Amino acid sequence: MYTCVQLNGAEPKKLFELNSEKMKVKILKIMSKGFLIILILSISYFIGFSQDIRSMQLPDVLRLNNGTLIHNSHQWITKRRPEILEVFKQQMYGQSPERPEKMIFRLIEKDCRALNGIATRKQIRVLFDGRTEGPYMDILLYLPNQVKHPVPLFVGYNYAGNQSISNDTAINITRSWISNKTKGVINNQATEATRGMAASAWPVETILKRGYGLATIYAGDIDPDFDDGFKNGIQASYPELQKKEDNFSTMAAWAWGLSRALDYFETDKAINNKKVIVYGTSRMGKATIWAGATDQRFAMVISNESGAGGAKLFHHLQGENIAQICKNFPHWFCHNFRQYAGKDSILPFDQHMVLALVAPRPLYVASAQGSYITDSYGEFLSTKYAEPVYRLFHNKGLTLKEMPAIDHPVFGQIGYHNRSGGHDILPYDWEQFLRFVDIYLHR
Ligand code: GTR
Repeated sequence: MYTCVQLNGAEPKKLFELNSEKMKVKILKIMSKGFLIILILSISYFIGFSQDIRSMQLPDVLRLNNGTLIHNSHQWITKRRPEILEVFKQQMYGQSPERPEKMIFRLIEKDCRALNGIATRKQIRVLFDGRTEGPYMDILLYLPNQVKHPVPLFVGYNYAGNQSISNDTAINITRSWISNKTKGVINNQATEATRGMAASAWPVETILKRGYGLATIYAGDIDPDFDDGFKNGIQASYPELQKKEDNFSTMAAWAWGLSRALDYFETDKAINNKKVIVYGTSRMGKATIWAGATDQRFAMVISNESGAGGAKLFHHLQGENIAQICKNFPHWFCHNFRQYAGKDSILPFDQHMVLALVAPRPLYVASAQGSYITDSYGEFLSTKYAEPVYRLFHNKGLTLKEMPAIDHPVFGQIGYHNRSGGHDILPYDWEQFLRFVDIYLHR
């Protein structure tokens, strides 16, 4: 018999009696119930898992449209890769224009003693058609002063203007359209109150101290995130691309903007343009993956909880689906994509093929267990099914058969983690990204 310690002379309280027959029966009952529950959970997990694998009619990343299997990296580069790119341009993201001929870069601000002297800050305006009054985007750039050679650089979009990523008061407040739902925004214009509001998502000093630069751009400079019939944003400069069903979508425009930033980085001697890492969370993660897929100058791609239209497999019927994404964000993908609403399980292409376009460059996919909408397991499966392409390059890829445990990152040439917690970007995520970049780029 187990008892509590007697306090203040009170009657000792019995916890349970092992010698009581009644209690033994009770315990047995509880144990058998528990066993039954565990059994049911394991069976359903096993069935669920094997159904995921067996019943998914996933298109084979290595099979050409004519049915022939490819066997080596040469066939991938010359045949299958271009085929996949074309399918996604026609059916999902739409066509993007080339680099604008008249584009120029204008340094509008520079401080070599920024952030208490640890960084050089630059603010660069990219004038897409060369005119001051034409469409533009502003790049906010921080470079670590302690590094004396061209630095590897992260580049990624922010949601609420460059001023939102830090409390650095010298950052220009964006004049581009912002949703009034954003705190500190009045009449679709950012105010002082938006300064630093997203600072926790951008550990600028940590990144700089690790020897990397950081560049960020407000996505709304390229295309404001609402369905405006492409009257605003960079698409307005390319009306001919909107007349077709494979129109220049918002996702494609955001990816295009990242490539234009890379055009600038190639002109800045303080940056190692062979080591530019394209990074994004959620909808920005979707654009990031497409940028890395279409522009092989990006040395590495990091997607954080990019979900549907990002790293998640549509064939894995969980989280956001095609019908929902096309209804809620009709501007994100091209018109052609709408025909697949409700057809997630028979889609003739899927996101593992987009991830494969990053091969053999290092790719990191981060999921969060509590982010139902972005579907961790669907994101993991995508990396798994992109892996055969990495193998063509004699590269192990993910190095895992099954999904790793929560909070157990893996650092193959395809890195992956499933963090505990919800849809967010946390210091934990950045710590894994920096570890991954240290391994593959900062040699
Ligand atoms: C959701 C959207 C997701 C994801 C997310 C985000 O509303 O459905 O696809 O992109 O927004 O960007 O935070």
